[in-house]
Amino acid sequence: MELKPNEKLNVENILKDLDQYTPKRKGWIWRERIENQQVGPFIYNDCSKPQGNSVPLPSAKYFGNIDPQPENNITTEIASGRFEDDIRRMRMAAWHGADHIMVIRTAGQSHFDGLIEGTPQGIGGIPITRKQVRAQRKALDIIEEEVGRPLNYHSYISGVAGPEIAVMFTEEGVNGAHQDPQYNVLYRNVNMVRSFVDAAEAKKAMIHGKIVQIDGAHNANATAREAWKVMPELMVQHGINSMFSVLVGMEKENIALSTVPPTAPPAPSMKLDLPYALALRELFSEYKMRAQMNTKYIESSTREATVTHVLNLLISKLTRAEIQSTITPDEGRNVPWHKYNMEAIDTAKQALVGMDSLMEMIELRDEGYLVDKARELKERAVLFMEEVLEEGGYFEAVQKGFFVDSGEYPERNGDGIARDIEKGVGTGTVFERDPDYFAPVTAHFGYNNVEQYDSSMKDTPSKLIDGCTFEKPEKIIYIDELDENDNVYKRMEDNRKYRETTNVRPEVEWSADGYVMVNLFLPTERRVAEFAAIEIGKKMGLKDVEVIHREVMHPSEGTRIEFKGKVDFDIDISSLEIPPEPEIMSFDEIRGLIEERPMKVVAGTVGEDEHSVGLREIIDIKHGGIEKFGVEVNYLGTSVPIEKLVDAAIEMDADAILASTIISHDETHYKNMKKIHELAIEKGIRDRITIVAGGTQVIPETAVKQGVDAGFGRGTTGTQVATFLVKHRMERDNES
Ligand code: Z98
Repeated sequence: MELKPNEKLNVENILKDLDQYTPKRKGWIWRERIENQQVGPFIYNDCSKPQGNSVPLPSAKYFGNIDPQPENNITTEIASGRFEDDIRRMRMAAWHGADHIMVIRTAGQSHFDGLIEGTPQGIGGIPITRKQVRAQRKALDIIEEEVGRPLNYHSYISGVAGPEIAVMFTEEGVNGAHQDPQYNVLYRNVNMVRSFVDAAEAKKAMIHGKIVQIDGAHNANATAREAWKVMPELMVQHGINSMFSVLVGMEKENIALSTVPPTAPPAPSMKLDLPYALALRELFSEYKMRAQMNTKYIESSTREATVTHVLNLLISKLTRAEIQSTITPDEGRNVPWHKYNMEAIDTAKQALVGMDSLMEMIELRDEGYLVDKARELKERAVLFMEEVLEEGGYFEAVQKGFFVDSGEYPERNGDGIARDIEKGVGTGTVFERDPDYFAPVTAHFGYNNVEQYDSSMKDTPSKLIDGCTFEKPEKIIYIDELDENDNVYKRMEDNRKYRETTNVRPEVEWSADGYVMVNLFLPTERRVAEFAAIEIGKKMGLKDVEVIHREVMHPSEGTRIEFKGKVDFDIDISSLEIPPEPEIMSFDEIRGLIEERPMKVVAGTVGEDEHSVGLREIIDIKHGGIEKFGVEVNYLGTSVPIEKLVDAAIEMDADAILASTIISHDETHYKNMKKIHELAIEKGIRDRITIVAGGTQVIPETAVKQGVDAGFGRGTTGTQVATFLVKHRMERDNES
């Protein structure tokens, strides 16, 4: 199955024969930095290979549509609750430059105690199942061909079903996963003994699948009352999970610490976050960094969230981050929409590419506040860890509430998350293995007793059963659907119309969900504005109107509001009359043709018309008028008699006449066009001159009917006019 840029991805085809599908490859793929790389007119030092197909940043059009890609893997989190719609979003995200696609499991899925199957719909996430993972990996296998670079697929291994999920992820070619037993203990109240035993087993499977691991330390930052106070603890949590993983056998290069700048403005965030970032990277120099953006101090303002994100990206640049996350303001207002993924990916790409070569020009000071503070944080972390050991180890420390305490170590406020070793989900479910315990499977933690059957099988235990599912994917039991109502076939049946007819409906996350967002200002105080906005939404015919953002411009003068609401009508695109796009040649093309053969133009507003602004904008070099391309313009001013315009053209031996006419009562504008055309015939120059008429009331087709060569209405640009002038001159040349 090959994708074509001008064709939609066919999700039905992805779902076909899924029971037979095995992933193309396993394991994570890092981007490779290329030094001294020429991309378009520029040399980059910190970028990786550009993609094959991509959507460049909007301003790329000024630089030949280049799309340099930073050296960092760029993350995007996509999990709207309908994996089938997320597949389309993944394709869009990959085109924008994401190559780490995370699907967060449905809110608190770690509360599921086993694997679930089929494709039930999630709430605020995706209920991770084999079918959904397989379909998305299959789609990404195809999309990576299209964008010309590998895409890493990622999800979460937590809860009591962690080991089963890890096995399933390894079987299905998942490339990255969160795994941290401390997460289960602190935030999901899984029994600590069970959580650590499970983690050893899960990590073994991950090692086999070469899955890159991200830990859960950042959750302490998001949960703590005052996030900047837990910096020493964050390092302790990283240390515990990292060393535990290494002891299980994970390579350090596959362990990524989930680091997060703990604060956001108006806190003096650089002063707090940069020393922490430095301390962490010094202490964990052999490990990878996954830089998450701050998600604690985030509200519903996309502008504010973007500034925080950019400051976080600056920290990544000043230190390092192999994986750069791009969380969006979804966190602040629960609008997990297509566009926010793209915007956040673009924010990361834009900021990182813009900061290319920064560290060749500047360096962090090696004395003073930054290093002193970094050292202090490391000391606090080491002392914290020493106290954990003195108290009898991690389990004891958790029981005593050492973690997520609001005091900055060594201060303690007694409000940490304390868990009891005898309590929590799965208490008492860990048993010592029997002497004849037998587990002939690959990537199993600890004693599996295969030698008693065959000593040569020590390193390949699954050979005893002719291979396990890691070697023999055909042994995987694939369950298609369990629920006859809550499944993808049903959902796609309901919206089939939007794939098979020419009907469209707006969409923000799910096919034809009908949502639109309205942005407005109301000259009232905030609360009044909110309720007035809801009424406005209803009067606009929208359903389910909900305010998603409000921002005070002044306590009484006004409030800015964003609301969402649903339309319940379709548009049939086959009934649209879409005029052809205005033709535009590139700057270099037009400039080249004019350099080859200079062009002269006379211009003026005709008749009794004093409106000169439009014409001047079309001429002037400053705003992209035709002078920019080297056209010589003889501007005759306003209210120029038709005779004078044509005579000037003859005198100058001009290639074209540009007449601007605004006044339209009694069809004056069209009558003047006709006169110019007729006078040009009379004076014998019509076949060697281009006549162009413009003005706000000009309808191009009607203008041409008057005899001029082109009419340009409201919104015309200099480039459009210049394109027409050179093309028309070429056509004239060809005719003569
Ligand atoms: C992130 N946006 O880190 P359930 N395990 C770990 C986690 O950090 C998380 C889960 C599991 C953030 C998302 N992290 C927050 C170590 C979640 C999720 O099923 O929701 O409990 O697991 O990318």
